Amino acid sequence: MSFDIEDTIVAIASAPGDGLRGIIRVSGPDAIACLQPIFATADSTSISNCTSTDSFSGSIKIGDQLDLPGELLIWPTRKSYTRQPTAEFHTIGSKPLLQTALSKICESGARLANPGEFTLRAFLSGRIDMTQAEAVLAVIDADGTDQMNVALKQLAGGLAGPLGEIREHLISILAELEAGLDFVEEDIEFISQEELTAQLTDAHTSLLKISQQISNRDWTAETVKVVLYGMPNSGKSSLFNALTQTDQAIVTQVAGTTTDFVSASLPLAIESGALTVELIDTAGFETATQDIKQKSQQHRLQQQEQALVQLFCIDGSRAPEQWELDQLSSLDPNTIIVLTKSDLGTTIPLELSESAPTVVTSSLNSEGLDRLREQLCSTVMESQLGETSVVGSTVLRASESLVEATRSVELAIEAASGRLGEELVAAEIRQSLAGLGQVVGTVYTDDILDLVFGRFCIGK
Ligand SMILES: Nc1nc2c(ncn2[C@@H]2O[C@H](COP(=O)(O)OP(=O)(O)OP(=O)(O)O)[C@@H](O)[C@H]2O)c(=O)[nH]1
Ligand SMILES: [Mg+2]
Repeated sequence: MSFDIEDTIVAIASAPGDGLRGIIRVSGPDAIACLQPIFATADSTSISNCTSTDSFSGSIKIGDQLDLPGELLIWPTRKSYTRQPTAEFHTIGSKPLLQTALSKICESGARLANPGEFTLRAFLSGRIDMTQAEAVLAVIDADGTDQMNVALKQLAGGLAGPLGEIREHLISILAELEAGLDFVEEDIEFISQEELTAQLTDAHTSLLKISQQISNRDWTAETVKVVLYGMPNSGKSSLFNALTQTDQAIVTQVAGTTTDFVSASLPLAIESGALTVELIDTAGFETATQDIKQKSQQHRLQQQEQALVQLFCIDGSRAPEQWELDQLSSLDPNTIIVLTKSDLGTTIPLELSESAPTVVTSSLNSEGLDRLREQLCSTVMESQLGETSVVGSTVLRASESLVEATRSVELAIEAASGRLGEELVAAEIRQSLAGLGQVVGTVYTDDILDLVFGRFCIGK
């Protein structure tokens, strides 16, 4: 990763694939100079005279006889995402045309941007902090809407806002202390000991509150719901009992035995510790006319919606029903197909779906139950991985630095109330500021930068 921000970079910034709109982004000291010779405005004005944010209709000359028409947006000053002169050319989303325009801009003096380089520049210029940079990454990476929401919340300054206030507060205390230190000889007190202790205690309370908020946000440990669903009599309740080793769910040979959902926690052993999911048994599918049946079906659907993983139970000893075939063609992403009653023989083909794994089980002789537990573990882990890897790592790093920052403020309070000397109080406050800086990314290492920005898409 190059941290050089003096050259001008360019990339296609619209999403890959042929979309309706194509965007080319240029940023750097020579952004406008690179575009000036190849972009002709419709009204023949010159873009080099542009002094404030503006947009121009016109076209980029991409061949002897070929002009690519579009709209050129220019941010000529520091008021841009990267805090450098920046321009965006919005045109039709045709990849070959965009590529040609891109090489024209390169010939004119820009170089191709590395992945994440625009965001890196925004970060290096202080435009965004590390938590926001990671959030941008999470938005790009996000495939689930939950993950997207978390990411967006973070972008809106989830951590950065309140932490920034505490930092400013500590900086102003430090400034008063340091002003006092310069006048020790003259015995001028800039801040009284009581005032100092009170202000530090305020900062301490706010820090504790933020730590609390972070640990309350259940990023990784949220109970995962796993729901059993399928036709009546497909063996859901039997499997529920077999997995949870209880007889909590009623089992009979009458189809439609289960009418309300039953749930129990199911511990699963995994390498890195234990993972406990909530297993839920639901009523079998039927087209319900009676009130009570309609309610059961509503409950089932509700549970299915809330569940992270679905175990689709199919009685493997008989031919599949139409409803089951319909379901198979539109399975939710984290579904595991469970073919039940293997002790009665399995007549259904084992590879029912390409998108979902299939496990053959018998609740009677416990065949396949361990394999099902294993499959459940990996499905849960996989589905959670995306969510925890980006946002979770920010949170982990943030919490560690926050603990250190909070501890330093405690030491500062002790030093202040014990009259141990203002130098010592100031030193602890500086220590605390360094910790907070780490959280918001003002203090950063090249490793962290590489890790975060190296994973961006080009053009972001
Ligand atoms: N041989 C055998 N029979 C099973 C197995 N699992 C379930 N059964 C039988 O299949 C019938 C239905 O089982 P349930 O577990 O109640 O099925 P369900 O899917 O919960 O049914 P509903 O609650 O009506 O939707 C019962 O007679 C069970 O004894 C199995 O693994 N082997
Ligand atoms: Mg049942």
